[in-house]
Amino acid sequence: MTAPVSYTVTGRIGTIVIDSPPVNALSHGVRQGIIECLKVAEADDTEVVILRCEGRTFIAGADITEFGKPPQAPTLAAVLAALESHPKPIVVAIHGTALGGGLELALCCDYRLAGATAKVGLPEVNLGLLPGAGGTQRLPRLTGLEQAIDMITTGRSITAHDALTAGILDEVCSGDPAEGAAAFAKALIDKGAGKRLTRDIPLAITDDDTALLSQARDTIAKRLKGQTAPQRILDCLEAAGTMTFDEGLVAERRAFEACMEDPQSTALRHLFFAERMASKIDGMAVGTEAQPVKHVGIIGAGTMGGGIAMCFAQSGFSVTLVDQDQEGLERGLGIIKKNYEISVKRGRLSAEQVEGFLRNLEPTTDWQRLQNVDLVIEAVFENLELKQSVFQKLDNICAADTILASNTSYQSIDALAAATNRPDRVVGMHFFSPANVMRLLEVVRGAASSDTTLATAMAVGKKIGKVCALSGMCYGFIGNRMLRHYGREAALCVMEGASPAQVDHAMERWGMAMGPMAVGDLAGLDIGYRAREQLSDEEKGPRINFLLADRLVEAGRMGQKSGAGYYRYNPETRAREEDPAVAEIIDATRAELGITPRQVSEEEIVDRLTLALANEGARILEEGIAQRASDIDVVYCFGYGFPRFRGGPMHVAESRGIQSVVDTIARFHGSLAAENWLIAPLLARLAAQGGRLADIGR
Ligand code: 3H9
Repeated sequence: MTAPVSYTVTGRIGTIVIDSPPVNALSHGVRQGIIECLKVAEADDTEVVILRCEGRTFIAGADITEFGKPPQAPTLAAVLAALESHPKPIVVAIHGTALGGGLELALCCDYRLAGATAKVGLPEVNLGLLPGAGGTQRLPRLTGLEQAIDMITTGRSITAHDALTAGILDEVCSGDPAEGAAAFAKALIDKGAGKRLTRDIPLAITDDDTALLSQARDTIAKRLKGQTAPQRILDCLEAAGTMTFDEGLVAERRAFEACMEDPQSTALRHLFFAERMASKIDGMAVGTEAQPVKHVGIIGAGTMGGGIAMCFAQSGFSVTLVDQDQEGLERGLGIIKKNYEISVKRGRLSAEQVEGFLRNLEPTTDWQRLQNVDLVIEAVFENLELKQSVFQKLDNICAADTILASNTSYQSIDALAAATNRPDRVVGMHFFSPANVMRLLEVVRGAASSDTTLATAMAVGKKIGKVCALSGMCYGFIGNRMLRHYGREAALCVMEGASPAQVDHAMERWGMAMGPMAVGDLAGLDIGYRAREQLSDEEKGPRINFLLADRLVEAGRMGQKSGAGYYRYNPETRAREEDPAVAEIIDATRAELGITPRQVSEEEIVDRLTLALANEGARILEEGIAQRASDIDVVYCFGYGFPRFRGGPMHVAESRGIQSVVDTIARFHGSLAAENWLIAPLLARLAAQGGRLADIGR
């Protein structure tokens, strides 16, 4: 194995090159290599040292796989100290992304250059951490406090050009940054320029900065409610302006360690690896490659079809959007354009960008335009016969190797595949509403879906910025199958004594983006009502689970669309308001079932809703519908507003301890419909044997 860090000398310039795939993370070997190369560079007769990386990117940060393990010297802090105290000026050449510890290392060096397409950022907050290698102390010295607050609390990367304007970079190279750095180093030698340390830049907090910090605290408390790392970041940034540099570093280190020990960071780090793991398909034939996809057909210009078309058009694909009639097509296009107009108004997109996206989009009612597409995604009404007829038609029109995907939420992929002569090229691609916003894509494997088809769906999903997870075939796939159990417990908490607002507040305070009752109102209570009409009594389960929802729909309360559901909605502000009429319906429904209401605590609400998810998730895992527990977490965190800092329902169960989960579920047998709470056999087995959900499927 070649060393991950090497050193070469050309004339009076020494160059340290880090080559540690995949992302040049600052692993033990890399840290050690840098220290050794710095020692050599100190002793030779070079005058300037360049530090750069090989491969797809500059350093992407500390090595996250080492977190939670005993630290191995040299620490990152020791590497940074060696860079700072090195007698020769050090020039960093950035390509790809300089992230986290990677950018912190660059800030420690004397001069920074980057390629035009490079990006820099401090994304630690996404891992429940803060920059722990001086980032909170050095960045504000270069950019001022406002920019530092924005970059570090959001974790957003910025472009090389913006980094130049912000004072982070000295130069943006139009060509290869390695060559740019060589020329820059030569110029430094010619000028006789020396060291230039960021730590020496003075930073004093003004009254404006204090106001800025306090405003940021308020905004973050609302936007990132319950999250600890962002507030700690603000403490460190304040320290940067009120303490000496070295005191600030100590404060930062303490805050970093506190974050590291916080369960929120454990959860977010779990999710980091879960997200990457989810796109991997176990047992896939070695050498399987995705088919090239450039041109995509979308069937149905409704809300979902339109959203899916936007995803592809804005990721550079050619999109042919087909609807059965001109009116439907124009309505769909109108919504797409309106969505884009809002983005332009809010400054998220430029008018030129939108024009480009719309140029990628071909709206048509002519199905023959699909003859040459590489992939078709069907997004028509949820009706099996209708979808089957679409698949049959597509099978006749499209080239033999075109992949046919369905955005169905519930229908059998196998039944759709059976309508074609290419069952191996049929797959589910289940997007979440609004499709252009929600990150999750469930890739649903049919019995005959080939490895190539699955690999293609995964690759395409990644290209349009989705987080993909594989689901096997079952009613509702991973996400919606579990959601029924979550919704059931929400309704039961109300039947037993809580109000809809109590249930929603409990879950929202716990971190859910939106409480279950409010979600029900948003989605439309009539949808579940109509779906239940298709089910047998046995499939519906105990009456107590859905009677309240039925009574609301029967009273004309469909949710937001009818101005009333579990709540009433202010016609002007659309704000939800508690409604005495709902309290009456709840009372009547309880009376109908002979229920005497009791106090339901916030803790019980959270336990019941989250453990209902974990219990069904365990069944899904055992049946092999999900490949791994972490995939289920990905589905919930990226598709259902589950708080990422909780790591997903399976992570919640695992961290709580499976035995405690089983004991708590056993207590819920005493709630009104005991049959709802049959313990998943997998949980019972793991509790008995002391096993872990994380090891299932490995
Ligand atoms: C930090 O720096 C703390 C410091 O402040 C203080 C320390 C004291 N470590 O995402 P991809 C792996 S915290 C280890 O699919 P892309 C990843 O798991 C860190 N491994 O590629 C995957 O492995 P596999 C702050 C890492 O091209 C493979 O690389 N930095 C790390 O779509 C490819 O990853 C961050 O948070 C890592 N740091 O995106 C940046 N990063 O192939 C995190 C990646 O086995 N990284 N891997 O599944 C990223 O945002 C993206 O990976 C990046 C590339 C944009 C770089």
